[in-house]
Parts: sequence; structure tokens; C-alpha cells
Amino acid sequence: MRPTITAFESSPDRGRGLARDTRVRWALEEVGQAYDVRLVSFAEMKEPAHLALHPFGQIPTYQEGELALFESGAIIFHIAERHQGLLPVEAAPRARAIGWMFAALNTVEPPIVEREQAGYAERDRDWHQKRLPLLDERVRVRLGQFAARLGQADWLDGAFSAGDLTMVSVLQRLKGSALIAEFPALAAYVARAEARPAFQRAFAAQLAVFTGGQAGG
Ligand code: GTB
Repeated sequence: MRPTITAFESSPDRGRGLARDTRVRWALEEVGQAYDVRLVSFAEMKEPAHLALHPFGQIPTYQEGELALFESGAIIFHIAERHQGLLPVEAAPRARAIGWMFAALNTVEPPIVEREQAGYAERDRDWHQKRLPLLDERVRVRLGQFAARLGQADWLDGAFSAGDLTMVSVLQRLKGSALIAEFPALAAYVARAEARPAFQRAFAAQLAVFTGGQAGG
């Protein structure tokens, strides 16, 4: 059954692909599953109809028949479980790939989001400039640890997996920052993933929402 996801009607990132519908679109493209997109405004996301789908009033959501999901990680996992191509079939590498999804969302993403949000929410505080190096250092530590594990490999554990897709989606939030530039192997990892045709289609689809083209896959 063709799923429907939600995305921002007007993304604050102006089509840079940083909102979390992009990672869901990418997973759907990787497995060749066509999908529909329902665009929602910020006001609509807080209304009862959307809150019934997403208790926190956010995007993305995912509907497939009777099934309604929220949380990008859970949605990617569901897509990867239902289709071939994003999770290894063999139990041990499959479990490791799922572990990397959790690592991306629980260990790497939080310091990145914290640093990003400090940029908008605390900019005017007199302590902001003092706190920034501490936030940068937390991100740097995680990137260094992750870069050490990735080494010179193309992907985390052999073939590209949902673990790579989730990790790259998280690292993309640092694009253009000096922090990712400190780790050329990570910048190359992101670039390698972004060169995948499935990512290109997902990116183009979310950009089309901003430019007024056709959304969806
Ligand atoms: N943990 C949830 C998940 O992974 O699905 C987080 C979902 C989430 O943060 N959704 C955001 C949202 O709906 C959009 S992605 N926010 C509206 C609200 O909370 O009211 C976060 C995001 C938004 C915008 C940019 N940007 O413009 O650069 C980047 C990322």
C-alpha cells in the first residue's frame, strides 16, 4: 500500500533538506516505494487532527492503511523492515545496523541539535559566547569518536544500510559548519551518501515543495 508522509508546507530551511521528512523520503526512495506527501502548516501541526497522528505536533508522520507512525527513526526502521535493501538479512549485521540507527539518533544527534538550537534560542544571552565552545567541543568529541570507527570505510558495516542513512541524515545538519570540515573523512562520507540516486530524488522532491514544483515520489 502506498504510504503518505507529512512534511512542512513551508520549511524554514528553504529547501535545504534539513527537516526530518527528507530522511524518510530517502528511505522510501532507497527501497523503491512510491509515496504521497501531505503538506502541513505550523498551525495545522498543533490541531487535533494532526496531534492524533503525532502527539508532539511535528513532522514527519507516516500513514500506511491503518498504520500511523511518528518519529523519523521508527519510520525508517519500519520501511527497512518491510522492504529489502536497507537492513542486512543476516541477524548479526542486521542488529548492528539497527544499533547504528540508535547511535545516530541517541548519541550523535543530541549534541548537534543542542548546538544548533543554542544558535537561535540563546544568541541574545550574555553567556552564549562563553557556552558555545563547550557545545562545539561536545560535537567535536562525538565526531572524532565516530570518525575513528568509520576509518577509511565507505559505509559503517559493509554495504550501505539504514544505519548509514540515519547517521548521514544527522551529520547533514553540520553541513557548512567548521566542525564537520575538521573531519574530512566524515565530510566525504556525507558526500558519498548524498551522491546516491535515492538521496538525490528525495532531496529534489523536498526542494520542489519550496520552489513550487511537484512533491512526492
Ligand atoms: N524526534 C523527531 C523525529 O525524529 O521525527 C523530531 C521531529 C522534529 O523535530 N520535527 C520538526 C518539527 O516538526 C521538523 S524537523 N518542528 C515543528 C515543531 O516542533 O513545532 C526539525 C527541523 C526543522 C527545521 C529545520 N530547518 O529549517 O533547518 C531543520 C530541522
